[in-house]
Amino acid sequence: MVYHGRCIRNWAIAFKANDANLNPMALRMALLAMALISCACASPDEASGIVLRVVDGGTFDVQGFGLVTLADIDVPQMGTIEGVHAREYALENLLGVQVFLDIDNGRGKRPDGATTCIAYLANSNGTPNLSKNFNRMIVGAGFARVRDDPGNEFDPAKWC
Ligand SMILES: [Ca+2]
Repeated sequence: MVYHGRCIRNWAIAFKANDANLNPMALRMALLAMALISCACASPDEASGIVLRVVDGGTFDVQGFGLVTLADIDVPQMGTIEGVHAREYALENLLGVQVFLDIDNGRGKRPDGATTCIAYLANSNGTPNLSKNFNRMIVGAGFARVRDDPGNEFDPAKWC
C-alpha cells in the first residue's frame, strides 16, 4: 500500500510542475510521466533469485527465497490438460532464469509455505524488466486468468 501513496504524490508533483504552462503538449507529457511513474511504482527488487523448480503455472521455487505463488491469477490445476499447458509455459519462461519478486508484504507465508508475489523477468543486463511481469504474461498467453484478491497489496488493473 505504501507504493500506492508514493504514486499519488509523484503524480501530484508531475501535475504541479506543469501547472504554470498547461497546454496540450504539457498535458501529453504529464500523462506520459504518469504512465511511466505508474510502472516505476512496482517494487520488483524485494527479492531475486534463480527459479529452481516449477510446481505449476503459478507456483515455483526460487533459490534462496523459497516457494512463490503468483498473485491475483487463477491457474488451472495440475491433473488437467490446461494445468499441464500452464506449467509448460512457466517452465519455458522461468526455469533456470533469474526472477525479481515484488512480495505481498501485508501477509506472511501461506500455510503451504508459499509467498504471494508478482514476478518480473530480467533485462539482459540483469536488472528487473518491468514490462515482463510474469503474472500478466501467463494471463496474456491464455494459460491463466486474472482473479483479483483484494486482500493483497497488488492491483491487476495497474500491472504494466
Ligand atoms: Ca511488495
